[in-house]
Amino acid sequence: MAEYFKNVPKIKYEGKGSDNPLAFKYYNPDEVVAGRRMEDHLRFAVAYWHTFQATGTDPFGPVGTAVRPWNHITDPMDLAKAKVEACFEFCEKLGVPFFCFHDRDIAPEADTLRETNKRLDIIVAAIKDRMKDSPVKLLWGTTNAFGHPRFTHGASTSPHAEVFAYAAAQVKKAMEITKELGGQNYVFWGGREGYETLLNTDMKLELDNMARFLGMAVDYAKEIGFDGQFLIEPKPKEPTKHQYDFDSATVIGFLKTYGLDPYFKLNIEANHATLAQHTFQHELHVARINNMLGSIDANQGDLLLGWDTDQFPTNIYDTTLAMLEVLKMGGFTKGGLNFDAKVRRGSFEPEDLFISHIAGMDAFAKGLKVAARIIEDGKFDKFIAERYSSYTTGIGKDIVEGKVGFKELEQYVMDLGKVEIKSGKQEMLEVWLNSYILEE
Ligand code: XUL
Ligand code: CO
Repeated sequence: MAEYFKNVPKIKYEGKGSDNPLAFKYYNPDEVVAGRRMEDHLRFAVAYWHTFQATGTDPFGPVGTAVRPWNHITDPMDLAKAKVEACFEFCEKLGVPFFCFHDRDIAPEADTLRETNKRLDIIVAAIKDRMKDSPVKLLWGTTNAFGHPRFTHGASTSPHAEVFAYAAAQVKKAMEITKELGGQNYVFWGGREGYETLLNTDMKLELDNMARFLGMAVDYAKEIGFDGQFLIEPKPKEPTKHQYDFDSATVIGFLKTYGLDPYFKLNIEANHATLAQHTFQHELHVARINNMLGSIDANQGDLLLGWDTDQFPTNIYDTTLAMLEVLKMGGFTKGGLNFDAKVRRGSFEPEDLFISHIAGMDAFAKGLKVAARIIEDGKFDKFIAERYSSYTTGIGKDIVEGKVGFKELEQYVMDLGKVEIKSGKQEMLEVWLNSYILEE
């Protein structure tokens, strides 16, 4: 078996003092935090598309810069097989327990769907074979129904019924292979499901069709006995100007409108949150309080740029607040933290693939520890409970219990005089958060 990353040893935990770029400073898989091993809390995954497919191109540099140990392989199927080997070696050396893929990441598309599916079967067999003696598992599979020119106007929301049919056939196969590989979730990210101008768009039909499509996926999952979790990944824009799955709230509303909410949860991506002009925590929180937080695409955007930069997550404030939401929902069950993140064009050495993942893993490990301490101390929870305490007695309790209406409330305040309100103490709370992060 070829070794692709010869210069990189198995990555170990060396602790805070280490300045070895190929070692963990905070991520210690066996360390128990809040009653669970770190590895089981964080459930990291490597994204096939960024780590094994991306070549470091950008709109101004169509020639990739990435130096990769498989760059000499020219036959597309030989290359696909080599990447399977490289993926398992990479995940095992890094100690990442999961990976995620789009159907078209793992096997190149051929002229017909029949031929493409045959290619997929060959690669799926190779992955299955490699899984036999590896701890590495599939977190989720998905479909790339946005890259090929047939999907220019969308997939399930395309104005062309043949394209809808094509996307359905593609998702059918991708669900089958996800099931075959023991995938724990199946993701729907709405690629080009959106529109550029209403001058040429029947939005009502497109939304109805998107719901019809998801309904067919639910039916087919039942038919084949796929018990993975279906996830929808919101994104507000890019590639289309108006993506239908704008943000958590929009997706939840859409699912409820069409009666699909029992079958789906959300896969929240940090950079998609910032594109929607929300914080990452906001998106996670909205999903969590609706019992719909399923999984996370762990990355970060650049707030000075308006597009999806998919950088590796290194901001400890964000990872802390994200892990706070994850812990508060009781931890991941089927979901995990998928690094939907790519090294910069300038970080072109193979070693950078490891360094970037280590950076993200350490940032989330630290975030987990800080979040666990915050929850254990209960200071913020106590502050919030106190802030809303007027709803636990008297008129507040009556409001919550539905015992009063406008008439009773009018009567209550009519002669009350001055109403006392209290400071929200935002700055004090921000100092508390700083203290937890700096002291943990
Ligand atoms: C695109 C994106 C996708 C999904 C999977 O912005 O995040 O890679 O995660 O299709
Ligand atoms: Co994503």
